[in-house]
Amino acid sequence: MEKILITGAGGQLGSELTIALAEEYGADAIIATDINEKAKEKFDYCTFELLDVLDSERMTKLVKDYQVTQIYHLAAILSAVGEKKPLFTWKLNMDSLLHVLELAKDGLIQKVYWPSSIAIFGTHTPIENTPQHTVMDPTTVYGISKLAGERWCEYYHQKYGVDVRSLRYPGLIGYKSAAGGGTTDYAVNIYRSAISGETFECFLEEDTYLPMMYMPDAIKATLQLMKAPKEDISIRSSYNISAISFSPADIYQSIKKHYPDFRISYKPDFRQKIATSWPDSIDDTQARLDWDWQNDFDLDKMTADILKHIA
Ligand code: AKB
Repeated sequence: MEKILITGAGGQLGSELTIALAEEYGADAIIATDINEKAKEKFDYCTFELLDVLDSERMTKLVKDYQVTQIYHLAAILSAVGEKKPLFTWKLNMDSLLHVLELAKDGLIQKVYWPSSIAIFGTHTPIENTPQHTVMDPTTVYGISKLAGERWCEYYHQKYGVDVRSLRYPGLIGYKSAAGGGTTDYAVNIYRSAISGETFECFLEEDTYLPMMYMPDAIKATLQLMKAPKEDISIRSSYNISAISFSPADIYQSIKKHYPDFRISYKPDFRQKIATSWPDSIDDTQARLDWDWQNDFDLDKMTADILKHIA
């Protein structure tokens, strides 16, 4: 029987991915962990354990006690918050990943999922349809840690046969949990302003295009990748993955179809520079070829679904 431990389970992605994993493997198979005690409230349907991912002894103990077979290592500090504490971001993002990879190398776990990000790309990366293999010169500590993490994942796979799989997520948009300190968070927060009748103050300029993805597509891609036969996985660093590409002006127009009086104002801050260094759109041909990736949601379909649920 699979036993699946999720780190950072209380976060934006973790909250939804943990539910999906419980549906897929049964709630008895799931050990949700988070550093935040309050996260426990979200996990009345499965086992919950407090875990600071920098506490490698406790992580090892949980893996042994629960006879964990797979880890979804989601805990990380994202791009915007990372810029405020660069050295700690590097430490947390790198040390925890290396410990998870070591557990897999030692045979204590059989499979690892670890998210990378479009933040690995930088100012010299081709901006449109960014290829899988290209220039990567990240400008944020988060991006640097994700790029280094990708290299470590491939290294552990090639050198020790670790079955580690990864996706370079674009900005993830969900309505069930708050966003976690990233540059793409505006596209999560804008919907709540629309339904509460507030003017939305956007921290990016109106024509800043970024790759984005609705959470159900992100969950689908993650499960699909993790269930794919080993032989089909040709990328062991991290797969480009893509769904939608839009700007603040585009999402505003999409919301206005439902809330015609909705207003937006633009007040770019330090996150503008980060967004400008990232691609506008991503070429995910390899994911489509290797394990049949296909997104279900475009911008208007996502907007309609989110507004229906949160209104
Ligand atoms: C962020 O904005 O930092 C994240 C990401 C694109 O990885 N959402």
